[in-house]
Amino acid sequence: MDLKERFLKQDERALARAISWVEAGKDEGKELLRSLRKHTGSARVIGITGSPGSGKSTLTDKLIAQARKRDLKVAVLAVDPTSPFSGGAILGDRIRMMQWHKDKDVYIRSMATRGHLGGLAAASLQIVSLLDAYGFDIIFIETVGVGQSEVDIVRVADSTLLILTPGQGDGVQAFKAGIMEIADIFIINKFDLPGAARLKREIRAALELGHTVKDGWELNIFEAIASQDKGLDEIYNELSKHHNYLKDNNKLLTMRKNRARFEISSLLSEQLRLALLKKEDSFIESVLNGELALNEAVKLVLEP
Ligand SMILES: Nc1nc2c(ncn2[C@@H]2O[C@H](COP(=O)(O)OP(=O)(O)OP(=O)(O)O)[C@@H](O)[C@H]2O)c(=O)[nH]1
Ligand SMILES: [Mg+2]
Repeated sequence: MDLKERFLKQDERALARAISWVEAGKDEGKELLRSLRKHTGSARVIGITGSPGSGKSTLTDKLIAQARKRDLKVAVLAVDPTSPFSGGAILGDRIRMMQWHKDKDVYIRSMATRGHLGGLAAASLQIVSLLDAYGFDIIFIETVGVGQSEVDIVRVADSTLLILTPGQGDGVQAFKAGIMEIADIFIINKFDLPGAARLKREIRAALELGHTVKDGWELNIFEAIASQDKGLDEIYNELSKHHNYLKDNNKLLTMRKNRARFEISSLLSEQLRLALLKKEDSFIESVLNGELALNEAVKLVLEP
């Protein structure tokens, strides 16, 4: 049996192999993905973002439990487990992953942020497509909303949860980073800590200054204590509500198209960056001393 057949029979080792091919930017990976595309389109893709240590992994873990209660097959792609801000995150994530180890309907994969040929965002979304083709019903993408590529990844998720916590000046910070606009559901996690109610009021006020409705979807703020499994029923219900909203308004295909467009454009920009890197030395001085016009330089970069 070849890899694709084993993959479609839901052999987890075939999935792991396919993911490594895609991660390494191999052509075999791209070809495999092409042949699997027709099997994609049924997974719900949910982005979970928030600052380092805000409780993304803890919350994701409880959402896995919610999905499993409903007998759904769940995958998690943790895109930034090696965040330099939070020591010990990898160990913590490992421990959490272990509790799902025996459940064959839960698959958790961490991605290193460095060394992706073709860019992190492109690789992540290709992996999401693989997970979709494999047959997962829900795919969570957990990522720290700091770097541009991380923000880009959740931008193309069907639904995005933004996790805020008290005591980090999150309310103001998040607005600056422009991340509020991509959130569909706001969560104030660590509601057991002081300042949570105030943060909620601040976020509410900030939303009212901007908009409380995003493309016909009403933005709501939820309270959670993820570490105590509090507030998770409401959050899961809201996710289901958002999914139904997307379905009823024919937005699911648009979201898939956005993801595919983004896969193409991030690969393209990465290849352009590499092409420029390879060639710029030879003509950068010609641009500087006026021998070469900018459009001519660009033409040279695009030449194979
Ligand atoms: N007090 C309190 N602590 C929490 C809550 N949720 C999570 N934590 C704790 O916050 C810490 C960080 O939680 P994680 O789930 O690892 O956070 P994260 O956002 O995934 O962190 P990184 O992946 O490192 O960015 C852990 O010690 C959790 O136990 C909560 O609701 N209240
Ligand atoms: Mg984490």
